[in-house]
Amino acid sequence: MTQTLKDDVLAALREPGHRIPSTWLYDQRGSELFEAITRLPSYYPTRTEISILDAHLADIAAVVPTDSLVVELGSGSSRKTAPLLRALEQPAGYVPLDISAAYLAEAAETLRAQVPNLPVHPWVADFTTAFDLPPDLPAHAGRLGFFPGSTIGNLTAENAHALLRHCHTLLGDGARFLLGIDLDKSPEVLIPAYDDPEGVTAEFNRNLLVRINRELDANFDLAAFRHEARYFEDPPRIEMHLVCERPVSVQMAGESFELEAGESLHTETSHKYSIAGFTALAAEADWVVSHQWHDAESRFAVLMMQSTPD
Ligand code: AVI
Repeated sequence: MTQTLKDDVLAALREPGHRIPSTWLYDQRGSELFEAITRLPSYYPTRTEISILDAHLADIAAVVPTDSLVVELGSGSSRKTAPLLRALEQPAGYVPLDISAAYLAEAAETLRAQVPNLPVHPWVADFTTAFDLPPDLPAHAGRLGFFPGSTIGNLTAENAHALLRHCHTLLGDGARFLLGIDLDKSPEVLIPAYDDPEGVTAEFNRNLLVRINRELDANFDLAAFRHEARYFEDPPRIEMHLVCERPVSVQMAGESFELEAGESLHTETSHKYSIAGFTALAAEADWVVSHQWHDAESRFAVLMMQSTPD
């Protein structure tokens, strides 16, 4: 597995499929654009998940033992995390994990202001690989993992399994895990969610080329690439691509690459699940789904899982 932007982009340019890991979409500008996406009318996941969480906070809190330590994969959106922490019975502390130290510090500050008197232990970690928890945790009775947003859908099935297994070890016996998943649905709903009329997702996708040009001194011609969201049925997923509208020549790190018209860079996969399908995936990692909540149109689901012995 390669770790740097340079290695990942060079590997993508050399190999057919031209797949660049989607984590590279999130530089400062990319994170801002993603935040803008979550507020678009056609991007239903964020507001749907928030409405499910809001409607069921009391049911969720009833399942989580008193004195639980909440470990969030991601730096936490104040629209989801603060209401959850306020609803829980005496949480022992909150540990947000994020790859971006700057984002994490900012989110932790906001959270401290919103939920005073709660010990907050931000921890820089890349949850797409094996990660640890901070050493100086407050005493707690159990652990609740929180992974909203269907970010798990951006991982391959293999990596999603590895993450669920790793969380099983890290959160320990009897742990709970609250997780959001985006459900499979008509491409008529999915495509506009990933190719909005306002063009924000297209800018989010193309910003990857801006980042590569800036950070790696490459010369991608942005005007030659068109954003495209593609729906596939098996397994159900949306793929984001940057499609060459004409032959493109790119110079980077002393190498030259030729892309033909119609070829594309594959920049993100977003898996769409069924509740039964995800339940089976979770079971393979020794998690059992104890509760599930979804919206009236079954667009998005929030699952509560409990760890079972291996
Ligand atoms: C972060 N993740 C869950 C988003 C998704 O829906 O897969 C990323 C995204 N890409 C384009 N729009 C949103």
